[in-house]
Amino acid sequence: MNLFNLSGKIALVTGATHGLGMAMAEGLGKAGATLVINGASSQEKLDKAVAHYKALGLAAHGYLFDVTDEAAVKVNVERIQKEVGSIDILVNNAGIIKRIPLEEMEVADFEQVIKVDLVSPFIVSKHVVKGMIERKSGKIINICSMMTELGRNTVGAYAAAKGGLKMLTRNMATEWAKHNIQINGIGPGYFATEQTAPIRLDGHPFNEFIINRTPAGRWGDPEDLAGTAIFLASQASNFVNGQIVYVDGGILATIGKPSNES
Ligand code: GCO
Repeated sequence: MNLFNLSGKIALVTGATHGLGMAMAEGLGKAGATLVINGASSQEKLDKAVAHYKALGLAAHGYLFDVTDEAAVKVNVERIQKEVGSIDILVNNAGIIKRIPLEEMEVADFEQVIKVDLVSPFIVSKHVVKGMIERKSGKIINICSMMTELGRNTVGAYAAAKGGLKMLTRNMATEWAKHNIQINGIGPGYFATEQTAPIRLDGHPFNEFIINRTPAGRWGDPEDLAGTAIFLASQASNFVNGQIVYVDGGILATIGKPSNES
């Protein structure tokens, strides 16, 4: 089982102060990685998250920076490498969503979603990969979505970003695999997080829709993602590259079924 052991590795997880990022970071930490937790909203929220990881007995450090700001990314990646050590694993998880019909969406809103969800994985990877190339070793995991493959009303900007992230993942693999760097993606299905709370409310039509549309018949639990994150961060995936692994309870496997079918 050493294949999945991350002891001695340092993992930077962006947007890891809550939600799926926190669940994946916990998994990486429990597998032995030293965690570098990024947040952008507030030092208080970041400190609270780091305390949460430490309370679990995990090695964790917090760095507050905006992943869309290249100057801030450059400075903080250099700080991390100096203060904690070389980044072996990068999880590009930070993301936003704006649920607005395309015809009503302001261009500025569309551009903001693209900037956070697609441009920032490029920015952070560009600065982290330099060390990975030097060391001829590294793991990059881009967090995609069901919207990488499927459209949905009101999330057009998010779908465009997450669809682009699949091809960015494939191109990173094309350009960087020769340096013994593995770059893959995780496509979470519908998970019970803060981000989906508005569409999970009891009686909300989307809540019933997703439960019916998901062969597993439930929303994902953030802990359901940890194993795939550990796999893609470990030597167990050393010959896996450019792949998006969907952790979706079976959504992408099926056309779905009428609500009166079990
Ligand atoms: C939505 C949801 C989705 C999920 C996830 C699915 O509004 O459709 O928020 O975007 O969060 O991305 O993979």
